[in-house]
Amino acid sequence: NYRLFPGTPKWRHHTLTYRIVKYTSHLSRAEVDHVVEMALSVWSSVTSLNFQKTFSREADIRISFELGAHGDAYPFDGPRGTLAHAFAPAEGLGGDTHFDEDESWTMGTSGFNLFTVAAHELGHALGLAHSREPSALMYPTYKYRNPKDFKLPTDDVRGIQSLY
Ligand code: TQI
Ligand code: CA
Ligand code: ZN
Ligand code: ZN
Repeated sequence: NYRLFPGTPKWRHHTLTYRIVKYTSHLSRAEVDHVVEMALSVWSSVTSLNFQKTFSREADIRISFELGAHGDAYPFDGPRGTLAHAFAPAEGLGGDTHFDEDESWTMGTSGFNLFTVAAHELGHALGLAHSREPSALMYPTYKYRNPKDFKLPTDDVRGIQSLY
């Protein structure tokens, strides 16, 4: 079963802006742009949310690849361990999504698949905590998901539709 964060933080507007602030050296910019767009559409396709790419500083969701300590309270830890984190909806850091640049990000099944992790993190950035349903995208265990035939599990659909 899906879980929301304490206090149920959520976005008050349904058109959210996002900006890719810092890219990874493991993939091309076009690949990252495409993967992020697909991961966002996982959530927008079952809600009234819309995502607009922007280059402005004030984006709701700022996405970056970071090494080690990077200015928030949660430094990355090198290969393995923490892969990424995202902040629940709020002003400022809220919605921001950081990926550990020390991971081997891939488009396929080796290393860590960027689509899989991005779709999970964006669930957090929209207000979903971890689910207790093992088949859910928001279940806290990495499991490769192929974006070509990915269908958002029912539990995650219920969770996000309870918010938007
Ligand atoms: N990062 C944790 C995660 O995103 C960080 C975290 C723990 C977290 N609790 C949180 C973030 C609550 C927001 C709210 O779950 S991780 C997976 C998994 C991680 C783990 O690097 O451990 C994925 C990142 F476990 F589901 F595979 C992405 Cl998909
Ligand atoms: Ca790591
Ligand atoms: Zn961070
Ligand atoms: Zn998580």
